[in-house]
Amino acid sequence: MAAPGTGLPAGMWRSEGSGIFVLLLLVFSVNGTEWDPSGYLLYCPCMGRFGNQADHFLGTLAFAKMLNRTLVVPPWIVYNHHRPPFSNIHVPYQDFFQLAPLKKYHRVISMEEFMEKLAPKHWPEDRRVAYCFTTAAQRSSDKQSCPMKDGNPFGPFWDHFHVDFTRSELFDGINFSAYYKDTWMSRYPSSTHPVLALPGAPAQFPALEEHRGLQRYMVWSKKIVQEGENHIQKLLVRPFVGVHLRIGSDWVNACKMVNDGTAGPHFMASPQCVGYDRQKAAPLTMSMCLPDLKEIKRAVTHWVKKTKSRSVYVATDSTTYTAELQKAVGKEVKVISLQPEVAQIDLYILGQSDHFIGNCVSSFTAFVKRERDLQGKPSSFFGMDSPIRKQDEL
Ligand SMILES: Nc1nc2c(ncn2[C@@H]2O[C@H](COP(=O)(O)OP(=O)(O)OP(=O)(O)O)[C@@H](O)[C@H]2O)c(=O)[nH]1
Ligand SMILES: *[C@@H]1O[C@H](CO)[C@@H](O)[C@H](O)[C@H]1NC(C)=O
Ligand SMILES: *[C@@H]1O[C@H](CO)[C@@H](O)[C@H](O)[C@H]1NC(C)=O
Repeated sequence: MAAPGTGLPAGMWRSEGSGIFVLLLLVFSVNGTEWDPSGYLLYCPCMGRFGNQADHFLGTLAFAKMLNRTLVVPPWIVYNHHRPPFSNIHVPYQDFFQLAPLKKYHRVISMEEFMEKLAPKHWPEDRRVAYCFTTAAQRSSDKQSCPMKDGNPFGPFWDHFHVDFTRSELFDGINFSAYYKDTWMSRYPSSTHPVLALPGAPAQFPALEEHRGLQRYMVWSKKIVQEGENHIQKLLVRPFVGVHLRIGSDWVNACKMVNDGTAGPHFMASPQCVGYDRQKAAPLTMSMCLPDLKEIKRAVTHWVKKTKSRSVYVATDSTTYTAELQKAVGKEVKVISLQPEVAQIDLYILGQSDHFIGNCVSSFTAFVKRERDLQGKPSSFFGMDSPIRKQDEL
């Protein structure tokens, strides 16, 4: 008989007076990463920047749980193309969030640990199979191979972990919804398909309404909390309004689709404010997608007054408008912007504000909105002071 989790005879575990031995055993069992016979799910967060990757992460968590496979948590892909190293960087999940809280929902392992401790033995180079839709493989030269490493960020992502694929499994006529759970399980049992590696997230963008609540398992890392709290203490006076200005040139371009009517009410992250039901969705207006300075000043002064705020924190992908906003809210209210190198500092501070004004179409805003909804903190959007409410499952 073996002591639970040690693989050693029970008698040895109980051996009296051998403190060091027990200590060694503990160290051994903490470091010993065991292989999960129920299999693994592996994917590249290859679509979009942080907000998009986070939406996809929530859906992927749910998919891994549905298939009862351990989720291999990938790093965040950060596109540092305007400053060194002028290429993608792969930031371990734990740099921004803690890994442990995810385990309250489902089994996870970081990709770094998976590659270092499990892959050499259990996912050797000659057994690395790629899984993708038949239509995706159509793009490859032989029409049979998943385009796992074609282009950026696909190639650099797998190269970062020194992964190449030996062959592909193509699927068709299924998707990642619960409707096909049994099909997934019977087509790819973990006994013969231990590691499902996908070129993208097995999830939808934006995140489904029923997956919003999973964000409660994404808990900020100590490092982010410490730095964020430091800034709040030094720069801001409560109560404060947090503002997300998504107004950069790429956004101006995207919002053209709202103006010319090609976007419809559901455009990127917009279900968060117009409602998830397409039939009942509120119209998406230009001031919701790309608020002009007049609307920005209106919303900020409105909420500063309403919440009796004493400072305003502006996060932005472009200009901060601090001078204009300072003039609008008056001298008694401090208007602050940090423009931190790490965008997650902005996200953290916005999450901690006493009232948050976001951009409905932006998934960067969506991350803050979900976090706040879960904590019962109030939020609104430019162009929409009172968002459509229906988040009963949160
Ligand atoms: N620091 C900081 N960065 C921002 C801010 N707004 C946007 N960004 C950057 O722009 C990126 C926007 O991409 P996403 O996070 O995917 O969110 P999105 O607004 O839906 O934008 P798209 O990806 O273009 O659809 C963010 O990840 C940030 O890198 C901001 O207020 N502060
Ligand atoms: C899910 O996977 C775990 C870990 O491998 C296993 O112990 C459990 O029995 C599995 N559950 C089902 C319903 O198969
Ligand atoms: C997945 O397939 C089911 C069943 O055909 C369908 O009802 C559902 O809308 C599909 N989901 C997506 C995201 O395509």
